Amino acid sequence: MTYKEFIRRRQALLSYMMPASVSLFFAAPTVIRSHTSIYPYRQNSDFWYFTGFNEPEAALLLIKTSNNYNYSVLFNRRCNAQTTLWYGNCMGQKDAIKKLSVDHSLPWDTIENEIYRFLKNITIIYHAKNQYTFADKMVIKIINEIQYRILKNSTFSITLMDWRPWVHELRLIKSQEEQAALREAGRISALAHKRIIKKLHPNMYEYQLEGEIQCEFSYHGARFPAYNTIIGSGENTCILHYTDNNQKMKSGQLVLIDAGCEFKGYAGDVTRTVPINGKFNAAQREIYNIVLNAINLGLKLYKPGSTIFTVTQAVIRMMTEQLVQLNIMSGNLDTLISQNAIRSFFMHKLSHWIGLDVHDVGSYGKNYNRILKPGMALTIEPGLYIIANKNVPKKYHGIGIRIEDSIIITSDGNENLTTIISKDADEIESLMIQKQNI
Ligand SMILES: [Mn+2]
Repeated sequence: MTYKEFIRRRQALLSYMMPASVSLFFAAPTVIRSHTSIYPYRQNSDFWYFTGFNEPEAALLLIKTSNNYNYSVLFNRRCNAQTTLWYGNCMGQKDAIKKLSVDHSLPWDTIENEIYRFLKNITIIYHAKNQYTFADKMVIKIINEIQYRILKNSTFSITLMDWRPWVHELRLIKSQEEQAALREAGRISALAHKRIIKKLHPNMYEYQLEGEIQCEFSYHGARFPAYNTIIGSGENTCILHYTDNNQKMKSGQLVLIDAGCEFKGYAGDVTRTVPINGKFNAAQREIYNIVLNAINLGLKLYKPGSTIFTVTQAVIRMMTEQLVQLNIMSGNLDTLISQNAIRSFFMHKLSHWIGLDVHDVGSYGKNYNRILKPGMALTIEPGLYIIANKNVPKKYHGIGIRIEDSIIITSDGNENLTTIISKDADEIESLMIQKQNI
């Protein structure tokens, strides 16, 4: 991202803020695994959105004075020989002003004393409560200090407000630079799917396939997955949030692979379901084709002016109709649809926003009826999960299928970011014939 992009984002938020106010953003803290070992660091998405700065122990202040003058202050880690020796390169104060285009930068360990310099005459603090305990404590202390110690006036009150409704609305519409990052996240994720299904073979363990996909992400420039990879074989295809990934994959079963990488902080999100021995059996192919028809219909319908709700309704109608044809459901089509009978087989949403978070922020509107606009990015992921049930023909038991692409709404339709990996059953089979030796 260019520094102009971050300045544009900050200005957009500042334009909503009242005079004599400050917005506070805190970097994510590190999380200890044990002793001196920490979990891989992931910056807070909102903090990242306004800074592109990847260190912990930092806070950004966006300030609008009483006469509408805007400026920014960053508190970040001190950088010296000792910190560099232990933690490697850090940015420090001088470089932060240059590289992050902030007006002031001060050491993080001085924030509790120095922050008041920038809060004179401030009457509103915008802060996202309940994200981090340390941040909430600090903000309460700041308010008390200003009211009682500095102003010596217990009747003066500072108003605490939340910037999330504004910021999450800004994050919902993706800029050109964000779209480019999402496009690359989608491309790498889909490419990884394409490569690993050529390595899939019976008796391999689910976690071995997970390792292969991680290897592809890293090889193409994306170090981390955007979420915990799901590799579910056999009946595990029906477990929506399966992440144990520890079973042996057997010939004749399907494997559901839900994996996406993170690129420059932006998430890819792709799912494919493939036969472990390279050939769908007849029952698997029947269910597969219903889900395939569903995603293809959704991809046709997603455009400006449509909503997730209306597209979901169309997809549910088509899938219900086809499940009735296979005797998996029975009854009057309109009744089945009005009762949403399909929820025993399709129990999650068709789509979610994607961006800095895989389930990204932004309002969906009541009943998912938010009108879609160019620049919104979302997934499309119909699925059918048929657990053993006496009302369903036995040949379908244990079949779980999800097919998922990531898209961006354009001026006249949508752009599919994950087309590198095929969806058509025949194409999947012919890809899998091109086995790679391991
Ligand atoms: Mn998804």
